[in-house]
Amino acid sequence: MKQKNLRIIFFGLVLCMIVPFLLSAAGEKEAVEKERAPFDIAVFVPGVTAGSPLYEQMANGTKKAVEEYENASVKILEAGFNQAEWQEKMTSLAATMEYELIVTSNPAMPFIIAEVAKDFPDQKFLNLDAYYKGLPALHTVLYNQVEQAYFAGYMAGLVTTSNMKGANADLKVGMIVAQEYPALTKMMKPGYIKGFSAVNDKITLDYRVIGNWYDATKASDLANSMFDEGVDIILTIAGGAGQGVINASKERGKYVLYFDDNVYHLAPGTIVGCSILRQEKLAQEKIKAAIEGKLEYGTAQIVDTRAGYVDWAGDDPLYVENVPEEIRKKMDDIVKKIKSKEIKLEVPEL
Ligand code: RBF
Repeated sequence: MKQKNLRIIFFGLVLCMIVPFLLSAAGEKEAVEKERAPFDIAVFVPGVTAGSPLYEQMANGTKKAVEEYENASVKILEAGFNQAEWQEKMTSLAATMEYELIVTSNPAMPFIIAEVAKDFPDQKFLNLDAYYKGLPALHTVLYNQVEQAYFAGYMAGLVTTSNMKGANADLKVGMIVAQEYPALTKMMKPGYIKGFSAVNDKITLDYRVIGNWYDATKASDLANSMFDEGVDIILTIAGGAGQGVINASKERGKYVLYFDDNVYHLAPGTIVGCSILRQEKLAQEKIKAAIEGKLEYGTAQIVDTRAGYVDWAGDDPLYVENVPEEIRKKMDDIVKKIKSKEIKLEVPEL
């Protein structure tokens, strides 16, 4: 009898030890399985990747994030330059129901996503370089492009008033854009104007619109006619068409300011300034958050120079080599003032 009691106590104790262990192991298994549930991502490129710095960065950042997770995959889809086809292409993509997340980039895409979401409300979206609030399945991140363009404007002002080899006595700076949209007309153009006006308020702007994101020949013709009018430096925001501006400037001994990426190596001495966005870093961070279930859908975020996502590429050796120290120091100073908010440049209602 006594021995039987002892046996019961013994088995009781063993059970007490084993059951919690078994339960926790089961819990862990469930967690691991959840973690390993497939997370397939489609990157929807509204245009073509090559030559479009923000699209290249979006694709690279997504690939880097996916490499960190065994259960994640990425597929890059180019929607091409016919903007009239984008909604249909996005609808077809959502209709496959194959992707846990669709990632895209540019300020026009939320309006297309809002339409697609009416038919596919469960499809999740991440739209970089855009601002849109209140769509439950969409997270957007907008850059302070007033700051980004102010850097370029300030540099244009410093160059056109300088005695650099390609600079002339005229106080004329240029801007060539692919097409007009609210982020361009309300943030980039005013930011650029504010920047060069802060250097000298007599500087005037020669502003031209190409009409698409690929016609480098037209961009080159526009740049040449601007140089004929006395412009000595041009900011290009034109994706692949920007190559035409670079070629014309190289031939004429004039200067280019580039947007979104550090590309001094494409034309050292011709490209004298790059106002950059850290979209690759942002994409990587946001995709990781999405895979881990931490992305806040339904919200819109704005990031700026202070946060580290907008910057002036001021320490590249090709910049240091080709831009006089006096100008570089003034640019460093401006970057500091924008970071510290001594110069406040707010994002307007778009
Ligand atoms: N930027 C590019 O570099 N390549 C493109 O093909 C391109 N297409 C765009 C189409 C639309 C409708 C809009 C609104 C923007 C586009 N952008 C493109 C611009 C891009 O989103 C961003 O505004 C600029 O690169 C400046 O940061």
